[in-house]
Amino acid sequence: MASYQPTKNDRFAFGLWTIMNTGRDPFGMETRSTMNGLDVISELGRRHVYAFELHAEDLVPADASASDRDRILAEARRRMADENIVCVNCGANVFSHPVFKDGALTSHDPKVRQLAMQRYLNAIDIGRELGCNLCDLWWGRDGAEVDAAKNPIEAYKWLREGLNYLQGYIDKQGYIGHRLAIEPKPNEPRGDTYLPTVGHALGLIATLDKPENCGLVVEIAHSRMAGLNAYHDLAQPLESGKLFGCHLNGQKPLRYDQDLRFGAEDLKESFFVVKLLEDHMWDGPRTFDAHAYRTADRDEVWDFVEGCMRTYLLLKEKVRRFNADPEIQAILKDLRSGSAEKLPTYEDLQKASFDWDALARRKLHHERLDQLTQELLLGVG
Ligand code: XUL
Ligand code: MN
Repeated sequence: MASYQPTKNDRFAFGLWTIMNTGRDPFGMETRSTMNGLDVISELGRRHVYAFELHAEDLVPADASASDRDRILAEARRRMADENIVCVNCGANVFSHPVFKDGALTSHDPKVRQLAMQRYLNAIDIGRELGCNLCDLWWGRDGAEVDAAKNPIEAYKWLREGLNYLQGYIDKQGYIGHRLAIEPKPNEPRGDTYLPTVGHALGLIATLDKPENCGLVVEIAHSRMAGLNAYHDLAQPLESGKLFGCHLNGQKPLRYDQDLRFGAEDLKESFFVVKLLEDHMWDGPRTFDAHAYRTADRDEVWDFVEGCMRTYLLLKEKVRRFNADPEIQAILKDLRSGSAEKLPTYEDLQKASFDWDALARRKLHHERLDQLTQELLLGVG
């Protein structure tokens, strides 16, 4: 019987910002206090969380002195060792300060673009000092509301230039194994964000100087905000070795960025996300990028943390049952019979005749398969 108690081997992670979240939204002030990033590291580690992610500024304020910076990082490393928790991604906050009000890497102002790159260099250095090898770029405000004001062709060139520049820094510093990732999102806080989906990001990555060193962090909420299937959105980069990170949460489609607890919305899609990561033995951290409801107080944030991990483990157990269920597996075996057949030569294919009616008559059992999946998720399978 599974215990659904998380262990470090489950490789669960949280963004520091998810726990620091105060419940503030565009219409209302905070409903709970924030937490110091260092304390978040300790508390997560104590709760059997394997890793954390951060924006460098979540720990080290942008205006910290060199000695404060070093002191904070030394303290972070001490707490990481004490609670056996590692860092798996360090990005930069290039969206909060008004200087980035019209974007960071795509600002018209070269000084703002340079400031953004300076923040990313800082994030890469801090990530290195915390032992991680990923810089996830979620640029937040690189987008537009006023299309008359910014040419997207120019913006895409700036994004490419920025990513190539950061890669050059990684190479110059000899940061072996350090990688970049794009985290696509369709909108919010901008009306439209550049590189809104996984497909757009993959397209730009192919044009970089070192495409092999840049991948994706795919977030369920961001896919669902675009009305897309998060399971499919995770699968494509996973298949091509481009899934450098995942952000798990819940989200109603086509709405503002809700960042709900993992599984709090479409359970079936969450199940298939877990199935994808587990069946393919994806070796990255299972990171939750969500926050407690605005109605939660500071203590209840830990209920949210436990809930994300427990739901993942419950769904993982459902995946095990799905994979062991004789009726489900018989249907899948039947569906896939012959699917590994090799393609014939062009000549053989041109000569081949097909029994259209027989092929069209083939029974696919989708109704039964989906009902069995449903019953399994509802606890009667
Ligand atoms: C925003 C989002 C960010 C990134 C990190 O929607 O997902 O929290 O994950 O910058
Ligand atoms: Mn995210």
